[in-house]
Amino acid sequence: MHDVVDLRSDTLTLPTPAMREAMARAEVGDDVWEEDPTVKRLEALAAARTAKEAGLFVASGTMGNLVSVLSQTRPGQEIILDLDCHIFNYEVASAAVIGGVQTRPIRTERGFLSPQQVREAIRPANIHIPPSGLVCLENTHNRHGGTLCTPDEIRDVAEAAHAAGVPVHLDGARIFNAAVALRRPLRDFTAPVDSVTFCLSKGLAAPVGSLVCGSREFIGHARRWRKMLGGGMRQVGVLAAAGLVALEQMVDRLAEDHAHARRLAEGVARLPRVRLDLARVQTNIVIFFVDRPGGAETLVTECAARKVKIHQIGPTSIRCVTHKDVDREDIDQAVEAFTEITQGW
Ligand code: TLP
Repeated sequence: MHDVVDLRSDTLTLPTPAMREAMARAEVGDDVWEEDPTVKRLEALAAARTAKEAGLFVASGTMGNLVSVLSQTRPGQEIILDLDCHIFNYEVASAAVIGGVQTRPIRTERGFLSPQQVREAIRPANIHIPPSGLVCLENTHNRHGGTLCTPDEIRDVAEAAHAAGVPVHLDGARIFNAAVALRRPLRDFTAPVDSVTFCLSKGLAAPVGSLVCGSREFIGHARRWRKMLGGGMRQVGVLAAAGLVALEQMVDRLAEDHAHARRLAEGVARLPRVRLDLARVQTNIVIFFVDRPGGAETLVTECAARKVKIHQIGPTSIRCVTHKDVDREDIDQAVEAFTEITQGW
């Protein structure tokens, strides 16, 4: 039980005592010179888990996605992605501004492009038309409520793109949530794609950092882009040390967050004037819609007054994310607050 129940995001997780200890003890060196042993260990572990040749430690998921786009496209190309994905909505148009690529957003059911949609979106060679440079996927899918796609679905989409000679990037900010939910090894989700970003600083609770993994050649390019973006850090083993703890100790417990999300969703589904699709609650995110004018705003403010923090992500939609700093009692407290506030709606 916590004084404040913070469901705004799993990015709010605090580092564990084991992380702080590992950070204090970390062996470090200059990582721009590729001499930080802790960073090297983290990158090697990430590459092994994702079944890729190499890994690169970056400051954030946003930076991981950007260096992946920059390393696999050239200005004037187009990247194909889902309309609600993070790269298109929340990365400050970096692919367009820094990469000079055009985004081609496509509306999907659950956040995942189908092989057919990919085949239709890939452009034919023509002097008038931007060449297709990259297909981007997101798993789990944030704005669709933590929905997941299976390794088979990823393989089918990747095959469609590869058949046309187009590489595939996976924004796997929360890919461990998908792996734990489906009880499949991480590599099954990442082997079919050319590059993947995953985050240490969300459900895995590290204070900072993401990994980008792919071929050795790709990581060479990504390392250069990271430097250009100002992301070449020095004795950054102090951060990588927490990342190692995240990968070694924090993955399996994500199942607990999923159970909490389910409990929360079942409570929310009973509220008046609230719409929630329980079938979409597959991992640690719960998104619901409030069918009452001003209802979403009221819920956020009234919850805050009861020390429950939730996040409004659209005019009528609310997102709650479960994580290691929210326990079962906290979930019950949140449902109690929702029930009190919506009484009589
Ligand atoms: N998502 C954050 C916000 O930016 C919305 C959150 O609270 O969920 N890909 C996906 C799917 C993400 O959800 C996020 C962060 C990122 C990339 C970017 O990671 P960071 O925040 O490390 O740049």
